[in-house]
Amino acid sequence: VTNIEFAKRERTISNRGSISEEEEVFTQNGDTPSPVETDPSRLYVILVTLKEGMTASLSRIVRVFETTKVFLDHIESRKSHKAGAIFDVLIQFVCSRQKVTSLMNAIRQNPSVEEVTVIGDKDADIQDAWFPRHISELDNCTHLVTKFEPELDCDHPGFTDEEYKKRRKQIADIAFEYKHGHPIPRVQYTREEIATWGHVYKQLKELFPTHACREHIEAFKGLEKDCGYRETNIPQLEDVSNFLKRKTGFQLRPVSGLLSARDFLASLAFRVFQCTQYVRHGSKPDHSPEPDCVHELLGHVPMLSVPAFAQFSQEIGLASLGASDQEIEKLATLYWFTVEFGLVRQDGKLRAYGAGTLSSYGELKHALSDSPKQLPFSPTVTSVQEYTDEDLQPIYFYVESFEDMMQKMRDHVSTIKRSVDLRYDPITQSIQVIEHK
Ligand code: HBI
Ligand code: FE
Repeated sequence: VTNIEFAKRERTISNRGSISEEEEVFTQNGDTPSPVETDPSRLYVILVTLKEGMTASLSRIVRVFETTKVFLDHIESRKSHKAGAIFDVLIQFVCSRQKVTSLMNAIRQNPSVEEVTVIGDKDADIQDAWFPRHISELDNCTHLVTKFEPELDCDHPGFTDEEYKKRRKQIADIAFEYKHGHPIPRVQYTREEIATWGHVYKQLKELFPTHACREHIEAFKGLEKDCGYRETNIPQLEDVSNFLKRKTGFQLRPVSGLLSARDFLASLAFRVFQCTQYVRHGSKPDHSPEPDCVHELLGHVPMLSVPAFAQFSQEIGLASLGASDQEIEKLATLYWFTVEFGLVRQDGKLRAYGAGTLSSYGELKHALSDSPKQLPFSPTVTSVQEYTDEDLQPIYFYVESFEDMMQKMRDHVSTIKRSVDLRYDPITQSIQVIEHK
């Protein structure tokens, strides 16, 4: 089964993800695991029991930390209760799982050491959390969340379709093998996949002039003219990526499914959009429980070619780097109600700019009808609004303009307390960390 193979690819739960307990997470390109990603730093507390020569052996133990370059947080000794042992030494430090093993072995080599045990192994403080500093490090931001996928979810329309699952695996492998800087391999889409795309394309094209915001309408024309957008052709991600690079500096990288919110948002900081390449199951063309390239290409891509919107997307990404899990949750919610389902008032009427809305005929009609609640966008309210990813949205938030949305977002982000300031340098495509004043 595909998923067993997935599981074999170095299953990791790092200390960086905002991952709820029931969600399984595994890294996408596990074939060449980076030491950062598969071996995150953790906080350890170990107990070393010494049988003799407290002073001399303690200095030898400290020496092990010195030579392995592991910083000691705390060290404490007391008389041991164990028979024969003289002292217990409690040591707290932060290091990787790999390193802790060799470190403990080195301590054990000491003749006066009776035993070494790990008594605490907590996730390291979020302040120490790793985040990508250069665009190429997005190769490490590939933690998938197993939700809505055909292998595991029995409600997925492709759950019993072996052919479809095989196809999905084929396309997923492109993402697994992808590294920053590579061209995105082209997919030869099947007649059925193109029919599914064409069905959605035709329906939506009818609705865009009356339902999409003017920026989306304009961008869509450009994509039809220059990027192979038409009913009978699914555009290739590589071509679309090059189109976006010219418009806003955004680029695509292939992803095999739903990523953790942390990894997904981190890529936006570098103007990289993690883009699925497979097509939804043909039996349910009007709805897909997971993102697919129909959603990405019709919903996200046109908006990512709009400068003000690209800037907004990047700023959500920058706010997410090194943020706490609670903050990530809020940013993901803001992303949901803007980038995915946002509305904007234009010429006195509400129009859609969110990709979830713009890529679904049913959702697009519903969003602008009288049925759902339409509330003004306000980050403090919006960031904690509950939402569903299984049905039509009962609540939408609207902005007066993208500039208005950006200003509200900036004001909100500036209230998030953090120990460092981050700046993006577009020349080196890297993050500069500025320590606090
Ligand atoms: N992963 N591939 C992919 N596409 C998304 O749109 C996406 C994701 N992971 C998380 C996510 N969206 C949401 O949590 C956003 O609100 C961030
Ligand atoms: Fe999306």
